[in-house]
Amino acid sequence: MNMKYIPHEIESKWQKNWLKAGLFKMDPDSSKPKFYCLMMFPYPSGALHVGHGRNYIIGDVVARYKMMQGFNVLTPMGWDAFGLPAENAAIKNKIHPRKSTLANIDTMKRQLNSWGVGYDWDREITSCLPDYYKWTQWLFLQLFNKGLAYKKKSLVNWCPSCKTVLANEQVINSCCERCGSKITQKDLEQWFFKITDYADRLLSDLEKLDGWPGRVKIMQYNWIGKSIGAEIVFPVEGSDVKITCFTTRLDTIYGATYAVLAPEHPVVAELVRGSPQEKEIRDFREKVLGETRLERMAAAGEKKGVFTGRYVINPFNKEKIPLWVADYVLYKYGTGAVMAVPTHDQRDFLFAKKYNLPLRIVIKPEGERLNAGSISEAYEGDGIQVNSGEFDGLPNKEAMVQMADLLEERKWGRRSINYKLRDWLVSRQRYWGAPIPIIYCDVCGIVPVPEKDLPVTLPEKVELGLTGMSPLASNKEFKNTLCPRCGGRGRREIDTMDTFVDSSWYFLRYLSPQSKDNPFSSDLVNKWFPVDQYIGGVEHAILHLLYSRFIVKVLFDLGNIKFNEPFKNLFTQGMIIKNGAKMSKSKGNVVSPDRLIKRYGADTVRLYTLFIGPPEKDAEWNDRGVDGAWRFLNRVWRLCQKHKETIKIEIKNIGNIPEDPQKLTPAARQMRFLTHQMIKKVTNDLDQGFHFNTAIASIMEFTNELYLKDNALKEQGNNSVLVLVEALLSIVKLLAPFVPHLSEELWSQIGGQGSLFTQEWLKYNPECLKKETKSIVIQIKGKMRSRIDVPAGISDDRLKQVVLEEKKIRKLLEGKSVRKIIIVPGRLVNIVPSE
Ligand code: ANZ
Ligand code: ZN
Repeated sequence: MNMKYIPHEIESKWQKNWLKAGLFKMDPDSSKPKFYCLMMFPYPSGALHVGHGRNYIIGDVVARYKMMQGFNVLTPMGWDAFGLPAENAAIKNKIHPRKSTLANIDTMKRQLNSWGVGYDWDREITSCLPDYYKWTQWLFLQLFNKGLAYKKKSLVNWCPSCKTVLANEQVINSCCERCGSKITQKDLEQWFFKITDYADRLLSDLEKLDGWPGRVKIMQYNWIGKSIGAEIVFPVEGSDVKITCFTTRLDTIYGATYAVLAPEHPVVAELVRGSPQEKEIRDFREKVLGETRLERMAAAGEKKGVFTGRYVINPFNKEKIPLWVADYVLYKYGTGAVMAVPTHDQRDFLFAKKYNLPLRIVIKPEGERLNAGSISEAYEGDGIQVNSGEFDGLPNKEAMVQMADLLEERKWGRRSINYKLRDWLVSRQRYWGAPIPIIYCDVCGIVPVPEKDLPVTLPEKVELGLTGMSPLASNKEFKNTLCPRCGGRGRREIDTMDTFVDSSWYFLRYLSPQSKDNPFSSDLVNKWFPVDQYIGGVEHAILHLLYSRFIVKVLFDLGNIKFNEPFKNLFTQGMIIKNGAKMSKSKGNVVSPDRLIKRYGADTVRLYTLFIGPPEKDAEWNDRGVDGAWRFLNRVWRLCQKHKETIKIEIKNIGNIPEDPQKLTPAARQMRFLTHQMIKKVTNDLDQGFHFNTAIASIMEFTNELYLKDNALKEQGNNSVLVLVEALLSIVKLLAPFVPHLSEELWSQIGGQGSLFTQEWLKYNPECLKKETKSIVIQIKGKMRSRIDVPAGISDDRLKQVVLEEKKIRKLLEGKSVRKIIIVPGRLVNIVPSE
């Protein structure tokens, strides 16, 4: 009986069956090779849109494909459930963040299921629950005990609207990554993780990550920002103060015509105390503190400064040069002081022009003339030293080495390396996060909470509100405690941890999610890591991925794990765009999957999502495209319904199709060629990258061809029928990772044994792809006109094209249009022109 394709009926049925059969459960005792397929765990923000869906659908395709390839697949899911939005919503709507978060998780879980995305749900983790954050706190203690977590008063990025500090990584173009407000600077006591200790290793191991996209590696590389240079000590005239400048261009030392301190540099006050400049400099400092790093560093923007009234001595030529403070020098980079070379540094050039400071050229490009009086911009390239004393005439690269030697010999300074990477600021003055496990005692000072007392439970009752104070301060029972060391009165730390700490280790927890004795099982993670495929958004290229790499290296050093990089292969998918913009509630361009799944079923939505374009690229969502996917699946469905009974009977015989193509009819031979060509193409597309769209396109093309040939094959009987069955089965199996419900349903209708996903992935037979050629007779109106050689498996469309392009035929048909082309497969083509 032929049935209609009604997705709802089959989709929920299979979703339940898969769950019941434990299809996505990793088998701990399996002898199959392991494959850890990890998708970035989502923040439970509410409902998912089709853009989110792309991530999970891609991951599901990979997991199902790997299962069919015989891997023991681990594909877990969890929730990055702490964070600001839930807390902000709580303040607005008066719902406790725990309640809204858990409700959102339910919604999203239902959505993931409705997409047919399968996970090993027994391994689900939720970062806001005590059985998880207990171990986030444990992690904090490990870093604390190693001296890698420390507290320090420092100028930090402050978001005046979220009322909390932000890590540098969370400041985008001087604005809060979350709410877009302009960031200000605040002097606060904060907790940091010493990620800078790992800068070099994070950099050198990055190079070895062959399975990562180049652009992500470049972003991390630039973020770490290693600069090789030197520190030069400039004594201040008439004072004991010495100013150390960091430079990457020691070769330009003879061109330094002034020096600059960052306005907030601590020696500034001392140098100008009691001088006529004192007030102006203090005012200037205040003004600059209100500016952001980016405004200060911008290459083009106007640079402002004030002369300190002081001079410093250049140790190389003993020259006396004026000392300034200026906004373009940052306190937190290098040494907070620079030697300024206006002829070879553009920022210095603009500043010198503005304040009429002298210019001296010290590097000349070979064979060119350069005149300090007439240059319109700094020359930042290489060349030959001039005006540089004993170094004149040397290529600048060589001079740089000799100068550094001299610098160290005379003790004027030393070679030095600088990183842009700053330590990771992990404390937040917010409620909805893991409490930092620290107690302050007047006698003992900073005391870590003993491991046996973990978790430090986040109290239910607090006063939420944007006061700038951590809300935990409002709960006296929480705040007041006893010192674990002396038993005296103690106060708990009231800050919570950045949620990036939660997500820096979650992938380890999936191997033993319920473990009460440890954060993760070392044996299991050593066996399962590195992650074979990590999938997520490129927006995490820096923060999350860098932090995770750092934490894994720390745990490696502590002896907890035997690997020092977590993610072997990384795939970053592009965004789904709607009306030219990223989907967001505020823009009102969010496409919900729910309505589409209701109308078309999950498989259609999945197919369209995968077909929309190369998955690493952004793509515009178009509901009409969904319709195209729907029509294609209906075509596959009808084709299988039509031949269902035949397949049922013959499925066990397709192994009997003769290897020798000559034993098949030309039509069967051609179909077989196309079948195996498709198997090869789809397999290559999946193995060599994530080319889902082209893989699907080749299945579509093949299906269209089969649609025209199925009757002929059927009528030919014998082996041709087997070839037809093989072709249909291939479509069903190759489509399985993409449209799992439809494929599983068709598989069961044609009498397939067990789940399709426990079946082996198809292998193409190279014999069927042998390119033997066939000689084809070309007729026009039944008269033989020419003869050509074509590949045996050529498709009809391609054959028509080749025939019409043949020289003689083209001539004969000149000026005529073709009414009909009749093909006798493997033998002849008869062209009928219109009269
Ligand atoms: C003299 C010089 C001459 C420089 C020249 C450049 C070109 P990267 O590569 O980013 O590390 N610099 C050093 N510390 C700074 C600070 N705290 N704020 C602003 N600028 C600072 O850049 C290092 C260069 O940036 C240093 O080399 C210094 O200027 C400047 F022809 O020293 B250079
Ligand atoms: Zn104490």
